[in-house]
Amino acid sequence: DLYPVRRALISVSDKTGLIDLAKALSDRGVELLSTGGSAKVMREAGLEVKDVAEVTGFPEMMDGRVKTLHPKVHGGLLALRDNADHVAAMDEHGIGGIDLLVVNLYPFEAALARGADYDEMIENIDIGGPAMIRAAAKNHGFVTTVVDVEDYDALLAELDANDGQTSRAFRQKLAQIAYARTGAYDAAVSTWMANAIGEETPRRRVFAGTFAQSLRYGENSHQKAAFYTDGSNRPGVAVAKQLQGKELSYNNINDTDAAFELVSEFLPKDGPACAIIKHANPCGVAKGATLEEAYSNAFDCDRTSAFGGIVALNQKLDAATAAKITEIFTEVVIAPGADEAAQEIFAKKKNLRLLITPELADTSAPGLTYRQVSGGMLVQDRDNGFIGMDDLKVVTKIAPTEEQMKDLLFAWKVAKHVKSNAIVYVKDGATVGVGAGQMSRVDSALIAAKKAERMAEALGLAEPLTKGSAVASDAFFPFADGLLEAAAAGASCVIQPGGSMRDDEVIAAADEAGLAMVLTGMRHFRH
Ligand code: 93A
Repeated sequence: DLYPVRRALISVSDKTGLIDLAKALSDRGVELLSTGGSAKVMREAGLEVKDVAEVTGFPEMMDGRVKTLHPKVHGGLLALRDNADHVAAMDEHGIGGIDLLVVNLYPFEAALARGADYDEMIENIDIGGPAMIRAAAKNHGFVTTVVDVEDYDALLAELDANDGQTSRAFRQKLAQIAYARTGAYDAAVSTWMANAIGEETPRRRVFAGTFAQSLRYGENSHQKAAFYTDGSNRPGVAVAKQLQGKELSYNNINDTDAAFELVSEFLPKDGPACAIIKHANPCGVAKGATLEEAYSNAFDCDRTSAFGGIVALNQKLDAATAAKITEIFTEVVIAPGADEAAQEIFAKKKNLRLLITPELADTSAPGLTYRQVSGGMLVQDRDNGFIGMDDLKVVTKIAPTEEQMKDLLFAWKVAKHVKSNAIVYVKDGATVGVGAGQMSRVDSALIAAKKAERMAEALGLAEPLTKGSAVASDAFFPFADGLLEAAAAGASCVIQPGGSMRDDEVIAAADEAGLAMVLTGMRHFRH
């Protein structure tokens, strides 16, 4: 199953390693064919190269749109060398076999990343490259296909190990990589187009990412893992620049995403805000007069859980906040910037990862989210639902005060980012109790209140901060019990979607307990 490499076609946009590879192939007696730009680079390095235009008898034309799309190329890639008819056709039409294809595509993803305009994106859609890659990979019985600079060394090692030939197993492996590349490439084109034309329905979409990096392991150390980007360029962990610290882990990336998406709910113009995340749930979210105060207030919600947490800030990290954060062990800090003094303080904590994003994420932006289930994938719109003051309906005898209203809306924003069943107590622009991920809403209300009690003890307060707090429930109360639990914890006002069969019962219980309650008409399940 060894097959010799005698003739290679090289056509690459990314010229990294090109000269070394071409030299190595030439030294091994491989004839080189190439397209305009690639041929020029090789020739300038003193290599003998034949232009594809010379092989096809056609010049590269239409701005290069048509250069390799010709039977002399595709016949050379596709012909079965052990099929008499195919060999006869090659002879009849003067088609020489191409045993090795080295192609990397027009940099569509890079154009996307730099925000190229529509016309430029269109010009960056490679047609001839994927056509050749797919042809060569199909004919991996004879042809070797290399689509990634990273595989150049492996190719040369394979040739050396097999006296200028490649094994079938090697060609198969590279063919699989080749189809992954063309598949991801077209997925990127389709996703870009969907975004460009505002196609929002989760139908007829492809979900292939661009490989970004290998991760040391997955959620657990016995699971292999990798990180892929989706080409959306959404500000967040995928596009963030890491200024310092250890490599991000799988769980770090997941938690950092949760932290950044949550803090992005708080626009910088409305003042500093901070979210601290553990296991994808917030253990403290707060606003403050300063960023440092926002962090401290968030920290005070649940100091125990904040240890080893992920911190997201809605403003540029400053020195005072940086100093405060380094008082305990923190895994990751993500912010839209960090000033020099802050960076200096962090530099002393070698393991602390600092991620800088260009800006906050737009929480109202459309987009899709997907999650895997056994045998399939669930796709839905991103939860970009927004509730403002005007959307709220007061249903109790007493209405919330203006101050209460602010805390209610704050609690609602946080609840959207807490795993269901979510109950969130807020006082003075800071969470004071978060109940997450319970199978019963009553338990979430209880756990959050219990944690607030424990914090009050630790902080030496006379009573838990849930006294006089605003409470949010991510979905309606099916019975009055969950609401009564919140009332028992001292909540004075409630925000929840409403819509339960027993809304009347729940509203009556709220009135009885002297609570003010507003309904959003929208729920924020997060599973
Ligand atoms: O414009 S194309 O879609 N038409 C083609 O016929 C074609 N053949 C190769 N793009 C084509 N290519 C691409 O050109 C390759 O995939 C590679 O990315 C690039 C290399 O061009 P050059 O050697 O001129 O730099």
